[in-house]
Order: sequence, then structure tokens, then C-alpha cells
Amino acid sequence: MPDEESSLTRREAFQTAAAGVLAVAAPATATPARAQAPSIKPADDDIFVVVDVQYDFLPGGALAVKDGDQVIAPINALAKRFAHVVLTQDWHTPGHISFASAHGGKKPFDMTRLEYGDQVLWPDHCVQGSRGAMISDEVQIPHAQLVIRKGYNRTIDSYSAFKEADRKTKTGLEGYLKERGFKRVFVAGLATDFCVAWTALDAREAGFETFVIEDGSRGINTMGSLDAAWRNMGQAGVRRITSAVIA
Ligand code: VGL
Ligand code: ZN
Repeated sequence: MPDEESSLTRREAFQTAAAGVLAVAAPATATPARAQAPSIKPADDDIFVVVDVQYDFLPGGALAVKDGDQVIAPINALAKRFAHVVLTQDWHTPGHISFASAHGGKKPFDMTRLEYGDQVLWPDHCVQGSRGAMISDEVQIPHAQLVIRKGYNRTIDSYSAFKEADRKTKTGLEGYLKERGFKRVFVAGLATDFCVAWTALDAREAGFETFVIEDGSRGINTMGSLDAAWRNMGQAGVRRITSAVIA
């Protein structure tokens, strides 16, 4: 398909530029009109998953994602095109195991080793019932059909909206989406390199055709996490698109 080719070309051009190698100028000028042409028309078996657009991840929040507020306009616009939308909400207990404050001597963004593996330690964020845990009032998707909360087990983090960090405990989202007959999953929100990426990877693993909407997402980028996330998603067959390709 021409549109797949052109977006691949753009991605390769971007990666080459990011690596500091001088890119040949041709692809950037040869393809933009085609690359931007709307080519995906949301259907009744498509679901749009809007990840963690909560005050704590927005500017001024406890774990603010740079330019996180920039995702809201594209997400609101996109949501209008989807008949079916699910929202996710990071929803931690006080003293959650992912908080640096729960580990003596550790600081936010340090790593630690937990029973289920390596864990980045975060500032306290999205504590159940707190203002920071609320989905922003600027997210205007009244037709959203489900809000799935995650990270509510004190001893297990959960970036993914499908499976917790122990990679065993399920949230129920896979069953919900399959029971309702959805086939394609479109993901946007915060943060690209954590909850968006893990959600997209698990959607793919569950057998859904999966897309991440780049301009509807922003990353935290700690210790190379953003590049790693895009690399992992690419290898898993998650497709990277912009909202402009959605009709
Ligand atoms: C997230 C770090 C910790 C996210 C949640 O929504 O990406 N990141 N908790
Ligand atoms: Zn969290």
C-alpha cells in the first residue's frame, strides 16, 4: 500500500536524522502529500484507547510529561471519529511500590529491583481519589464507554492497560475488547514510552492490529526510554501513524 510505504520512508528518514547522519533530502519532499492523505476510516470494530490524560501527567502535575497538554486537542478531535472509545486511568494506592518515597534512600527516576523485575521509581502520582489522578476536564469524550483503572495493586505497577508489571495479572481489558468484537486498537495519550507503549505492545500480543498515534502522544524519556519504546513497538508490528491519516 502506498501510504504504508511513505510513512515507512518518513520514519526511516527521521531515524537517520536522529542518529546524526546527513539524510538524503529526497524522501522528505517527495512524499508528504501522500503521507498525509487520510487513509484509515474508523469502523464499528475499531476502538480508540486514550491513555492516562490525567492532571499528574500534565504540566504542573506530579509526574508532568513535557508538552503533555499538547495531546488533548488531537485526542478530542480524533475521538469524534471513533464510535467506540476507552479511557485509561493510572490509579495507585498511597505508598504504591512504584513510588520512590516507598523505598528508603531512593529518588524519583532511580531504578530498583522488585520481585517481578526492574522498576523505575516515580514521584508519588495518580493516588486514588486525588485531584492529580483525575482525567483532565479538557478531555471531552462524553461517548467514551469504559474507563479502565490500572496500578491499583499496591505491590504491582501497571503501565499496560491489559497486563500488570508482573506480566501475569490481567486488568480484564482484553476480554472486554474481544467480547465486544473489536479488531483494531488505536492508542494515544501519556506517556508514549510507558503506558502508551506497554498498552500497544500488549494489544498487539493479544492479536489486535495496533496503531499508535504519534501526535496524540508525548513521552517522559528517561534513560533512552522513548527511542527504546518506538524500537520495541516497531519490532512487534505496532504501526506508528499521525492523526492526519485517520479520516
Ligand atoms: C505512567 C509512569 C508511571 C504513564 C504511569 O502513564 O505512562 N508512567 N505511571
Ligand atoms: Zn503510575
